[in-house]
Amino acid sequence: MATLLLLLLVLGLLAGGRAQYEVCRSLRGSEAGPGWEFYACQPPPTNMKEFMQIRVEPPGMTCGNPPERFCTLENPYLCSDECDASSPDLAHPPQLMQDRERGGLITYWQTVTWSRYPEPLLANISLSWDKSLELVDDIVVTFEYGRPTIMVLEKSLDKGATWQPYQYYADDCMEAFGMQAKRVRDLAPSNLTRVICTEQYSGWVGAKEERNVVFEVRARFGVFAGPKLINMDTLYTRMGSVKGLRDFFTFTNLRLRLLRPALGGTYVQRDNLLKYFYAISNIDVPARCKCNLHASECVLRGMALQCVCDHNTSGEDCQACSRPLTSRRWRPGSYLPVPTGTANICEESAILDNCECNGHSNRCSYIDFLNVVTCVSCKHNTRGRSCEACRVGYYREAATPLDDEDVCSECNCDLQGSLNPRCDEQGLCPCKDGVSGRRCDSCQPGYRWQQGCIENFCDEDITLCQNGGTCVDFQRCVCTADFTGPLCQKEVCLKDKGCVDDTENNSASSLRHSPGFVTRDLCPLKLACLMLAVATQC
Ligand SMILES: *C1O[C@H](CO)[C@@H](O)[C@H](O)[C@H]1NC(C)=O
Ligand SMILES: *[C@@H]1O[C@H](CO)[C@@H](O)[C@H](O)[C@H]1NC(C)=O
Ligand SMILES: *[C@@H]1O[C@H](CO)[C@@H](O)[C@H](O)[C@H]1NC(C)=O
Ligand SMILES: *[C@@H]1O[C@H](CO)[C@@H](O)[C@H](O)[C@H]1NC(C)=O
Ligand SMILES: [Ca+2]
Repeated sequence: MATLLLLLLVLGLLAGGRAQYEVCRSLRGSEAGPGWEFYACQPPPTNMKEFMQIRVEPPGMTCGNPPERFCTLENPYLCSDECDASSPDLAHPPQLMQDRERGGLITYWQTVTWSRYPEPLLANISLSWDKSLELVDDIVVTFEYGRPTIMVLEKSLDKGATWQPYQYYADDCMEAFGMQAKRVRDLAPSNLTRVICTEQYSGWVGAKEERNVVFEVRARFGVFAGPKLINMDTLYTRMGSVKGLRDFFTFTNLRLRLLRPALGGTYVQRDNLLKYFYAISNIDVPARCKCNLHASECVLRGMALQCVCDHNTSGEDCQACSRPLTSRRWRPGSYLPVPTGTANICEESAILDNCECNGHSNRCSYIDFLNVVTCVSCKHNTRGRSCEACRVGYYREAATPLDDEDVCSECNCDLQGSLNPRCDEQGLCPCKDGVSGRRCDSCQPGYRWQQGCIENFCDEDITLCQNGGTCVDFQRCVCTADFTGPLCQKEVCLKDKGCVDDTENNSASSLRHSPGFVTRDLCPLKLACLMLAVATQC
């Protein structure tokens, strides 16, 4: 009863839409007793600013060391403000970009002023989590004293090893980056993941009026889910099926490259450079841990976020099967079918074996009239419903696991030595007569390779040339002057030696001789010579 209640509760939550993909499993009652039912699951969204490590470059960029005066764009003649790193009230260290502000007091990080103009005032702010995260809402960077006129947001998917642009921001995209200005609302489903330059967040409208620079996630989701994100099922369906869509919202690090500060809507005024600088009071990064739909929780262990993996998976992103199941092929969970998704748990089971393609294909197809699922486009020279066999012309390497890329080796049968190019399970090719070797590329004793193996006519072991003849190329005997015949077994019968010649009426040069063994000793005796000729039916 309690199980049923729990199940109803879970289903109720799932159907409600809000709690989509919240639980990884639930107990389910059946005739065989209670058992687990598994679902695709993901941790709840968090404001990741609490967990980010901030690094500012170049190192001396933060103001206040030494103490420095600065002015503001809106009242350039009032320059009474001061930044002093040694005074708690006047310091503006980087951590003020991620603090929780209390009582309406705005706290912010601030840079040195642009006193070395025309050298550009550049700063990089790297935000790292050392963990794959997925954006769930807009990134909002709040600037005090005006937003930069040029900046780039970049992201890394590999903890800072490589970077790629995420969005360009400029008051004139063409001038700054040679790009046409776009808005996210111009994007269609087909080009949602395009990196754009926008002029929406860089123009001067007054430092107090517009303080935010936004990376729009909500509007991008809205392309699929509708403007109020009512139709999240459609979004999740697309996330599960459109290649690259989920990755677009995934990152491990972010970097803000500040390339030109706010100018107050006019040119740089060299006589008062103290009013140009960057100041950021807050960076919101609403995201969730990427756990490949195998965890509903993500916790801080030491300094790093980590998924609390279910479904017999493990790793910081639940990206592997836990021991002792490491031999099983791991798969991410799937948003499909909505609303519960597919857990794709790591387990030893015959059913999984049948459905899997042993790592040689990631595409299956359902054959309706046979009621079977079969792998399609098996790679690595495999074939079969589960890509479990080797293609014609290949054989299974017995010592190699079935899911290894090198499981099938080419038969490589020698075309001249083999009857056909198909080898057996041991890789043995079917050889023609006299041929040997796995690939049928060598000869048995008494045979010689000549576009296949041909039997030796004469050689040292089996057949010898007679009467002093010599074997040439294993194929013919070259006889001495007095003998002839394939094996030089026959004496040349000349009339003066008294030999019977049955071709008297032919010219002497084309004397024909019957095949048969005639020795030098016997030949002079006419009778014996004749008898032998008769005996061998000449
Ligand atoms: C030539 O040989 C053939 C058979 O070998 C024989 O029939 C024929 O009589 C011979 N001719 C002469 C002129 O001996
Ligand atoms: C910001 O990072 C980029 C890429 O690593 C680098 O080329 C550039 O010099 C950095 N800028 C500053 C001001 O450190
Ligand atoms: C995206 O595609 C739509 C419709 O095809 C087009 O109007 C829009 O300009 C494209 N946006 C970008 C940034 O290419
Ligand atoms: C996890 O693996 C263990 C060991 O094979 C197995 O007993 C257990 O049922 C598995 N759990 C799940 C959720 O599949
Ligand atoms: Ca702050």
